[in-house]
Amino acid sequence: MLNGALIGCGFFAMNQLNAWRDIEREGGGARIVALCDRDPERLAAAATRFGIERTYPDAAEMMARETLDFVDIATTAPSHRGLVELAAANRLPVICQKPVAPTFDDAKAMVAACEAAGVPFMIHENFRWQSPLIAVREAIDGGAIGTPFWGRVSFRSGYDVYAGQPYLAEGERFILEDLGVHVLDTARFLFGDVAGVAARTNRVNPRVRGEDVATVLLSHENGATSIVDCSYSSRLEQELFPQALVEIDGSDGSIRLSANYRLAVTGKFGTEVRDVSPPLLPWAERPWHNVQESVLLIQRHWVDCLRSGKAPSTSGRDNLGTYALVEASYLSAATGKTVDPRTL
Ligand code: NAD
Ligand code: 89V
Repeated sequence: MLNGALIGCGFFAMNQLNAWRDIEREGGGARIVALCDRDPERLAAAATRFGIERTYPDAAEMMARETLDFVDIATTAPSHRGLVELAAANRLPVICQKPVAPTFDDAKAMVAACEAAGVPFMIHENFRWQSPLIAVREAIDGGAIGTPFWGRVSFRSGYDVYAGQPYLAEGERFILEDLGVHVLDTARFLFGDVAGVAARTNRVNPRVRGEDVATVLLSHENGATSIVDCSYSSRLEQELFPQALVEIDGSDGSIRLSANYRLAVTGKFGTEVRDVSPPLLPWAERPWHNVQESVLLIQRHWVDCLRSGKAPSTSGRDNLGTYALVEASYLSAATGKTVDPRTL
């Protein structure tokens, strides 16, 4: 049994704790044995809710006192670098929530610290673990549409994301850093690495400090072109939060992941339509169940990787490729120029 500790018992960590409990109950070989939060009320509430007795206000003290196999960091970005470096110094494999850090230099330093310490490092970048997006990837791999030459990954919503995550309204950077990072990672997952980025941003909601709308044009290394577009200022006939919609055209056909998880794959012999709705886990609630299931899947993947010694799909090093797209998007939006993310 792998013993883990979770740091940061806030809004999203409840999903991670529910998923860890599922993994323990299904005999998945991992459990959370200690919790840390500098806010005593949040720490006590999480400890009671999940029946975890060992609690700490300070992560360094927890890592010194506990015998752990990994730590799972669910705090917000400003604390990520210090906590990941602390885990590396303690030779502890570490998962860290997205966005990996406030700056690209921090992210690179975190990857370097874990590599120098020889500890596995995974970013909790869970969109590519959403089962509808896995179904899209499988449809590409199945070959029915031939070679993809164009794609779009779109996340447009008017959902009040600020109610659960008030800090999102406060930062100088917003949608590209927080949500765009997921959608850009999805584009990398589906279409591969990127040679050029051109982006435009807008701030529509006056109560939000950073940009809340972004449109990014990606030139992929394999010649495909894709569009990533995100908005938290779109009032739509159907509110689809937190669904990412996907369009892909290939040499022999097309894929459409449209509203409410309808997947249509068109090939030379016609169209196959499937409902790829994610399951509603017992602890999940709509509309978050899609994201919540992906938390369980990525955490299972982490346990598999720790046991087998393979690198996680969203390792710290892999995630630098996604972070470069976020940086390139901000730079392109500021300068109006196309940016090669590989030069950053
Ligand atoms: P939150 O503010 O609700 O919770 C963070 C908690 O961490 C707080 O309780 C705070 O007291 C604690 N904390 C901060 N620094 C600490 C430190 N140094 N030591 C101990 N405790 C510390 O934040 P949240 O909304 O839960 O977001 C947490 C992270 O999860 C963010 O990085 C966010 O982007 C990410 N997130 C990811 C998803 C996803 O789908 N992957 C969804 C929502 C949020
Ligand atoms: O990652 C986040 O902060 C969430 C999302 C819905 C995009 O997963 O808000």
